[in-house]
Amino acid sequence: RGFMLDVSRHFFGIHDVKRILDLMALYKLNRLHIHLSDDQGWRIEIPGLPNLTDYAGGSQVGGKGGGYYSVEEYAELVRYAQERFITIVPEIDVPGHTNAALASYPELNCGGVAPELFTGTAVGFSSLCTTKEVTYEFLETVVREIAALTPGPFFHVGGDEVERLTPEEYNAFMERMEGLVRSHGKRMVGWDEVALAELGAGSLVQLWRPLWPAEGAPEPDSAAAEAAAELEAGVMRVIASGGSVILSPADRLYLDMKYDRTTPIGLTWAGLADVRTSYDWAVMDLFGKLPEEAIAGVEAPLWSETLGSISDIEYMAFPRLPGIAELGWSQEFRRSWEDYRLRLGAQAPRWTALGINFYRSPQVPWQEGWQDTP
Ligand code: IFG
Repeated sequence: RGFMLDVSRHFFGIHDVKRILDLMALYKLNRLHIHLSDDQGWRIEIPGLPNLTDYAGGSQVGGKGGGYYSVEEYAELVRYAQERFITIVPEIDVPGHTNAALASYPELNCGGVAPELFTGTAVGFSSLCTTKEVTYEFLETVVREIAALTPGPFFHVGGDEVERLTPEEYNAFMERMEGLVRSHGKRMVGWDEVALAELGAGSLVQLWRPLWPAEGAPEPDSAAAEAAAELEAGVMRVIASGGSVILSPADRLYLDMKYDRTTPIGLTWAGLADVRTSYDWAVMDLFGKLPEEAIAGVEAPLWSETLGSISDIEYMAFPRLPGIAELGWSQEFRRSWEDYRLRLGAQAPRWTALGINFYRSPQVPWQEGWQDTP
């Protein structure tokens, strides 16, 4: 039952992350996946690689601001999370989404020249130089330092949206990355593109691309159908070798998707995801092809290209995030939108008392005070 916060596009300090951990604990979410690096910024101090934070820690989307967690602050987040029975899952996104690292260390670039810092929101244009040994020395240091600070069993290596490598180069890189992560005692997690590599037991694939249409949805076009078939084959292969799957279908669980056209922040590339869209779907309708025992759980990512504050985070996460906990916890026959929306509405006085900046969706009968319980 997870939540992911992107602290790379826009940085959120330890105070904000502790607030998020408090709110997650209210609904017994137990995994906080922190997206610690991307094109726009590097957000965790790595002893021995000071440029990552000294140079690429102080920038973000739009150019102003930024920041990063010192080793001590990251350790404090891990402790704070542990007290609330929440496991921290660190993500260092590779080989793509790496402009911050490439800008910090010229030798990581195939041509030996560092690009400028990037403050836009395009994706797919960056890649580590996977044919240089220095890249793996760099990654060994990064994984070693973060793994040593992370008691949880997971290390997320990203792997998404790589346009600069051939499939063979990508797969070889991911297979080597899996060995590196496992050598530091962690299970590798990756976005679903990693499923095309030959991964071993214990690794987890995070399904995000809405490639598998729900029952009755219009047939995808041939290219999408081919991509879905390739992804499905890869996922089945990973499962056959003892891997697991985390469900994060973007059209349902990406909390940076607008609720509706009136939502002032957020994106729409995966569609509009109002409260009902995010809750009212059956896991086995979308993912019925997967053996149930291979599904490790569900996770709702919140990407921060368009978020600037904790109140923006709260606005996009509430009221949709509590539903993800119920998706992960309850047997499907017990779940119904008609029942859930009443229980959700009864949360409003509590959220108001806590000062949560939640979106008052018209789909939910929000209760005003404690007195009018149903
Ligand atoms: N896809 C990118 C994210 C982010 C997102 C915004 C994944 C795995 C679109 N990759 O989702 O970096 O830009 O909705």
